[in-house]
Amino acid sequence: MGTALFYDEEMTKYKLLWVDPACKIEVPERLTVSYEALVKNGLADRCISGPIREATDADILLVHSEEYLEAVKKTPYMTLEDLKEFTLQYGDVYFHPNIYHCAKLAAGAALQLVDSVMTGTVRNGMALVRPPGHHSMRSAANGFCVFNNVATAAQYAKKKYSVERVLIVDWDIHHGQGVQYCFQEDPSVLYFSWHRYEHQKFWPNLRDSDFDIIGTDKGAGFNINVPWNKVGMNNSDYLSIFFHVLLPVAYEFCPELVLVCAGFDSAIGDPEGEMCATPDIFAHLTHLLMNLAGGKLCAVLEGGYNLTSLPQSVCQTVQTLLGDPAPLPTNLFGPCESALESLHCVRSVHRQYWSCLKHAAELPTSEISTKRIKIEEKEDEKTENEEEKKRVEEKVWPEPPKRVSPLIHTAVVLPDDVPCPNRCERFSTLAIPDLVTVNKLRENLLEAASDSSALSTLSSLISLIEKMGQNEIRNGLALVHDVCMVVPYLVQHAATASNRRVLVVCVGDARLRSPFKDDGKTLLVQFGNKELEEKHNKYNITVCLQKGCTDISGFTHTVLSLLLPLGYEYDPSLVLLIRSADSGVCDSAWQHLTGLLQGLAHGRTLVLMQETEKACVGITASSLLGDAAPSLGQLHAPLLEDVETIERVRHRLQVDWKLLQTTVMETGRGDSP
Ligand code: Q6M
Ligand code: ZN
Repeated sequence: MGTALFYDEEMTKYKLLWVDPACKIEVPERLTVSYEALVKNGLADRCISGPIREATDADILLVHSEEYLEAVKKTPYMTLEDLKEFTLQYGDVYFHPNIYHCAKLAAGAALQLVDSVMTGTVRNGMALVRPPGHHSMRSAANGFCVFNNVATAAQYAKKKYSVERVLIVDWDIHHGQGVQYCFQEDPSVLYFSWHRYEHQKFWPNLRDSDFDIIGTDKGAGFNINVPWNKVGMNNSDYLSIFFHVLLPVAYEFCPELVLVCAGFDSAIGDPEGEMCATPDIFAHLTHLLMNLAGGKLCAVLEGGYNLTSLPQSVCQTVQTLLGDPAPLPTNLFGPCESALESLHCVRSVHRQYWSCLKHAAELPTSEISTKRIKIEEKEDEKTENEEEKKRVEEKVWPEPPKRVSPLIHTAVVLPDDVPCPNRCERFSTLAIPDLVTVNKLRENLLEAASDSSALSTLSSLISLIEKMGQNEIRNGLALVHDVCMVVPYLVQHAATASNRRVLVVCVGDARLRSPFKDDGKTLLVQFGNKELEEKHNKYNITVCLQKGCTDISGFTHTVLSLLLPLGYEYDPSLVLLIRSADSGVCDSAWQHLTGLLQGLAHGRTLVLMQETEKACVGITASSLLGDAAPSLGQLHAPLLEDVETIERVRHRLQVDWKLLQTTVMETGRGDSP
């Protein structure tokens, strides 16, 4: 359905006209380098774009006061001295004769993006804008922001399209206090923000940015602040917050529209953020949000001041919106202690509002999390900071590798009487397996191998896996006579042939033959009902849910907070997704699972389904092709037994798998209640 890109060079036509160290990083080149990178990588051409319009007074008044709008309206006519003085009443922002025009274009671009997505002209998109918006408040400019682009977009979507639930994900490294203030009483807008905080020592130094500010009145629980109390947070820290806070809550909330305050000052090399997450992480953050709200995602640029990591991050985001295979996740060594402390605090203050967090550990009793360090601005500390910033800006990291889409997106291996789904290619190998292979197959598969169609299916699958490894085919789907028999053989083949790692996800209680070795070449995660034997060896994990996979809440919760962290940390080169007969999983939950898993292994997923599952070939193919999964509806609380099961498994496994951790020292003395 396409990806929109809204950009206008006009927004590069204002800049700081006087000396102000706080504002000197906000330069027009931020936009030009980002757009040029999109062009250079052939991404701009693949997006749908059009002229952008200015936001109208009525649009701006959705969020701002008339007095403020009238005051900003006068700025194009002010002298330099007047502009300087006007600027002085606000914090860390500057005005320019052309900024009012640009601010109207920035907000207008965000609104047009909402229009394009809500009317179905495109599936998703990005607005590349300046000035940013998330700090601006009802009657005040702040932090380079004049009008609050994303807050306006949310109000606009509510009003014009009767959207009942909007999720705003603010991954910029600063707290979008303007967005928070706008919606703090509003349960129809869930605002999530992570931000450099350092116990209130970092700008904008607000008590309001801490984890215990959760929204007021009806809006309680709909404001989620994740303070970073140390610099240097990395990919693991970011993903941990997604897996253990944002995604479970977002799925429970069930937004009809997702807006992203897409600031890239949270990337490595940024002089403001001083974090260490690499640009490829934005591919994953984007991918993980892309199945919410039926795929309706609008990303609006906020910050990002390193002119190398900014364009790289923008490209990663747009390329993911376009559906290209995600890069392999990098540097996942587990969250740091400070991140775990924040994670623990956030989960505990929100446990009373979100059933997915009900089981979260209590607020830590120690002072660590609640202590707030006095704000002292020592002079020597300042110079030290400047040096630190230089070091950060001189940081080097590898350029994200090119992401090439295989010529064939989705190949299917189906019996002749099952039609090939749209946009897929039927696949079979003419090559008859050599005698050694045939005999090996016979040995392994006994009676089934005497059936020539089973044999040719198997050789097709082996050849398909090879082609996936060579990047000729991205993913595939097959109906097989007996998944339990085929899987161990394929796994063995894939793991030995390529000498790589295979993630096997099994939905339903197939009793897979032949034991999986514990050698790390395969990681088996099986979801079944309580008749299956619960297993939690490092590489062989079985989660037994009360009602098998039929309970959407329990199933989804397991996928988000157990399977995804495991999958990301394991970092497979191939994902085998198996659906046994009568798995009980509903279509939409299955589609979310299929979509989410494609963040791994460059999207190399092979789905194997028991031949009785013919009816879901179409929906599975659609998910493999990257179509957004249909919404799951607002999730009810998962069954208590299931939550306990998931927690038990998570606790056991977190020694081996660090992305499963949600508290500091959970396995040691400081065990949670
Ligand atoms: C600057 C202090 C400079 C959109 C945004 C804006 C950030 C404003 C930061 C102001 N402080 N040492 O969130 O990136
Ligand atoms: Zn920022």
